[in-house]
Amino acid sequence: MRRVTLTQYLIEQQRHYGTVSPELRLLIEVVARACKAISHAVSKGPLTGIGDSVGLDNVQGEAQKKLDIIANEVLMEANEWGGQLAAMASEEMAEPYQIPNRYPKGEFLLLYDPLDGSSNLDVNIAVGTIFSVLRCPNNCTEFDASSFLQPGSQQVAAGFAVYGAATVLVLTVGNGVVGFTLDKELGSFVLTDERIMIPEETQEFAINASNMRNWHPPVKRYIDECMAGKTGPRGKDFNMRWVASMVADVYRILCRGGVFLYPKDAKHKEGRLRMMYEANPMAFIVEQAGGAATDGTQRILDIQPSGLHQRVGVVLGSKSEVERVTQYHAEAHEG
Ligand code: AFP
Repeated sequence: MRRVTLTQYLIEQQRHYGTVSPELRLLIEVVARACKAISHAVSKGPLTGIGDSVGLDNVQGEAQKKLDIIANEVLMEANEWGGQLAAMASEEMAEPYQIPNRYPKGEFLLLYDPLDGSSNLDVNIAVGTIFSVLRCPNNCTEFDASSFLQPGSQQVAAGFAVYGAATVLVLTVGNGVVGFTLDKELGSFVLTDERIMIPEETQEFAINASNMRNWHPPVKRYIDECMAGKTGPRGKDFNMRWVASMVADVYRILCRGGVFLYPKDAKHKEGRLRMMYEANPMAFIVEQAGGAATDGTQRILDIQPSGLHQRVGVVLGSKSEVERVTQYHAEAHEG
């Protein structure tokens, strides 16, 4: 069997579709290499104390773990010198990081959540890295933080790694979604899923049910109907899953379908998840895999962001379920 590596996949994309320039390929390869280093650090578990809190909060007001900081630095150091980027923005940094003048600058912007789900680190549950690539507007002649504020539809690539029982890398360059598995002996990502498609029909939903008292009526209606099972309006039993690592929840949905909700509610008025580091890349991937992603009312990829650390409601996964939730919001709005 021919083993296709990440590099081969990207070169073939360029040959056949002209969509992955050498600069974009190098950028994705460097991000993937950084993910290997993070995977190695995560796999050490409590041996190094890297899951410990450092006693500081990030810009989101969440307790930072040592590994959050290490993962952030690994990605920054790996990507700053190669000449493909103009700047990077991270969930763990208040301000964007501009490529220092000692290095050449490139046409791309990189955004990442270095360690998504890090509150799960101390209990050995899968965590991951999410990334998104944008083009720097106006050839970066007038770069500032607002250069990042482009709707998700402008992403040229997005992906995420899951550091679970196996380390997997899910990627889209706008031509479907593919999955790679890290061969730890060889140190390379090998293509193991050449076309990830989310099943249209599902009987599984993912939501943090402890927020139930805060949910808005359309979300409550949707979940109530799922919970009613065979004898309810949906006429079938549903199963519920919630890992509290978006990377793991979305990976499951890519593999076997389902719907993921972290909606706006009475407590999370703007939503809980970050638009630029979590919602946009995941929405791009999910749509490329045949699914859908909205904030309850509109397509996530169409939203014009107003801030780098902005939060947003998220409903994503199997298309028909996302459309149903969105429809319930529309009906509630119409009164
Ligand atoms: P952390 O990276 O701070 O652990 O947050 C993870 C996350 O952003 C996302 O991966 C989960 O889906 C969501 O938060 C879980 O949130 P709850 O803890 O509120 O369920």
